[in-house]
Amino acid sequence: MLYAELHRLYHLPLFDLLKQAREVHEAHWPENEVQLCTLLSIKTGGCSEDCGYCAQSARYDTGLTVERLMPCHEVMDRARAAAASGSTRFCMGAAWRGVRGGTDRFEQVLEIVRQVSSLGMEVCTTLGELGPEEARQLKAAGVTAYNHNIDTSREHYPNVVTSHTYDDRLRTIKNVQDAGMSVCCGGILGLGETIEDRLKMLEVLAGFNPPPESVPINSLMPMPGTPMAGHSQVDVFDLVRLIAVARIALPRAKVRLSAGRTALSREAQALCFFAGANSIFYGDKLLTAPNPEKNEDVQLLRTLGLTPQEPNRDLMAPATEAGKPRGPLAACAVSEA
Ligand code: SAM
Ligand code: DTB
Ligand code: SF4
Repeated sequence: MLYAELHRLYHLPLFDLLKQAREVHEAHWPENEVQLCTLLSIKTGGCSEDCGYCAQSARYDTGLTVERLMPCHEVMDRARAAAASGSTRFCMGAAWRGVRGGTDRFEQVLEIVRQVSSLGMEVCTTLGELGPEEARQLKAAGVTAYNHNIDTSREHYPNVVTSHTYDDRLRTIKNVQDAGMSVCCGGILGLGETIEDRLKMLEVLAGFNPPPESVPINSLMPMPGTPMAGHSQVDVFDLVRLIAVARIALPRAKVRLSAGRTALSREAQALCFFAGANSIFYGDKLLTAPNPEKNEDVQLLRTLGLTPQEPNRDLMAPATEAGKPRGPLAACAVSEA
């Protein structure tokens, strides 16, 4: 979908936008279901990168305790607890710039993935940059989806991160696609970007071929010690509008109402679900930051008549669409050569 159309949709009167988003949502997601995904930070803090929003960057004094890679048995305990609590997706995050095949730590991650994938949940990892071979190995070990966000527009990205580039992010996403994993890719609102940057981000995501299987929309949780500690809250109607446009532009993607729900009322969250969000992070903690209590979420879904989605173990990565260019990723394949 072209930028001009995204812009037109975004600026419709709110109820007109919601009506269109709802029609698309009902056509593709008629079940009134919400996917519950539990996050676990398997390696916390001490990251070399300078992402201006992140509590885990070693460049900022955020008061976070750095932790080594979690032993496999501990990850398994947490994964079993997540499955028992009704989560159908388990996402493991590591504060690394990326991973390299053949290293002890990557072998340990592969073993963790093999074991977690025996539990019947969809398995997601977010480990930073991946090469083609690392992506193939993760897929073979049992990863169903890989999370790697573009976070904002190409233009705004250098104001947020300088230690790696937008094209570095796109290259990893292409490697994930080529390995046959589903791509989970979205962004953050509240990084000092304009509405236009947010829509340009959606334009990039909508240009992916195959399209992303899930699109996390995070609202900045300002972390003490980071350059963005003083940023103000994202306006709830800006968030709802972006979710609605994402639903229309990416009809088959799970749109995940991600970080920042602790700052949203139940009514605001209900509006986000109405606009097209159909997944949440479930559990009292995100990676390092708080998330609503599990029983609050269960109550909210019950009140709204929404049900947790069943696990889809046979989740297939979305197919490449014929007749559509590889999108922005085609350009990064060229720049790689
Ligand atoms: N290191 C890996 C990477 O950069 O892809 C994975 C972990 S990273 C923490 C995953 C995503 O969490 C980021 O891309 C960003 O969208 C989101 N995130 C991190 N800190 C956040 C914050 N303070 N508020 C909202 N979202 C945040
Ligand atoms: C995503 O887009 N959001 C999640 C997940 N992917 C890995 C992470 C949110 C992190 C929020 C801040 C924290 O917990 O440190
Ligand atoms: Fe490191 Fe990821 Fe945080 Fe950036 S977002 S500092 S790459 S953990």
